[in-house]
Amino acid sequence: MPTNISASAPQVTAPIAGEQILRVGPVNPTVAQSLSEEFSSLVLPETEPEREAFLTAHGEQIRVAVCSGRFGVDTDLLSRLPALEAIINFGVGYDATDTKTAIARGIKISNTPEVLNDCVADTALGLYLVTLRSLGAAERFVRNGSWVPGKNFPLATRASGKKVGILGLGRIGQAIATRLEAFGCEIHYHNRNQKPDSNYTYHHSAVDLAAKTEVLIVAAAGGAQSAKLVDAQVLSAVGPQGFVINIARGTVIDESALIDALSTGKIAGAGLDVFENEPHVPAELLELENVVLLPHLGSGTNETRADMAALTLDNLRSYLADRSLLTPIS
Ligand code: 8YV
Repeated sequence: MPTNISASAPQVTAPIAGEQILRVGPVNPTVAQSLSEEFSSLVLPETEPEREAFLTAHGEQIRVAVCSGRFGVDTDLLSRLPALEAIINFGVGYDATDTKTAIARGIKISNTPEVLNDCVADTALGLYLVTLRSLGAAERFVRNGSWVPGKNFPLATRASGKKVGILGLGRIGQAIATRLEAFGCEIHYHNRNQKPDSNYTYHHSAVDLAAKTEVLIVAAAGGAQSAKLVDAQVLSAVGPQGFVINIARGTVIDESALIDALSTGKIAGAGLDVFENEPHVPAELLELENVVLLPHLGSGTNETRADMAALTLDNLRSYLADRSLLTPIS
């Protein structure tokens, strides 16, 4: 009987070898170890001229890139990887990657959604409490010996029962809102699209959300569409009694406008886990007492980073096995 190869038979593509897999930037240690030991992947050098020489030698054969929310596959790198088929991103945010060009080229992209919702939301709640109740400054007050007879730490702001505005009611925004409900907070939100199943109060713009609430929590994805969404006008709507918390991306807030608002009393305070140009934190912010600063640790627990690493590697294994991704970005 003749062999009948039907038109719908799965397309057989050449297996992907280690020298066709590229690690971009530093990644989580578990991911880095597996990439090297299990997949024998290549590593993109971080400095010129090594990077240039590497791309000249290997760029055209790379088919899969593994990167992070911090060091993505940008426009420049994409142009040097003409055979790229898939980008496996460690982290839920992928704004460091030029997804528009990648998608137009038919490149598949995965990220690590869901597994970090709880830890990022916990960080948001921690920042919320530390910022409104001045807990960081209060701890420093004890440590530096300021707590002496007759001297009390200044009163702070009540955190329970506030009207809170969530800017970006995605998976993480929702996890933050759920936690705040337990604090008796009234939840409002602004999102690109109104959520038909949500009971929270929707506002059509960031400025309206800020004007109607007492604390603005930024949980929107980074990238061009949300750049400087929280600008001077939104900050003035937050008002002198209001607070801003950001666990999303520094780029969502106009950082100079925020520094101005914090230093001139246009807002009461801020809690920031993310900055425009990490790890650089502007000197003006370091000097202010009404801002709490964290080193982008939103998802930073052993358990969650292990889950993110496992999902990253499972996406890679899946792509190598049958060209599918477990958690594609769309
Ligand atoms: C990580 C994050 O810090 O997932 C994200 O988008 O911002 C964090 O979980 C980051 O991805 C590490 O590269």
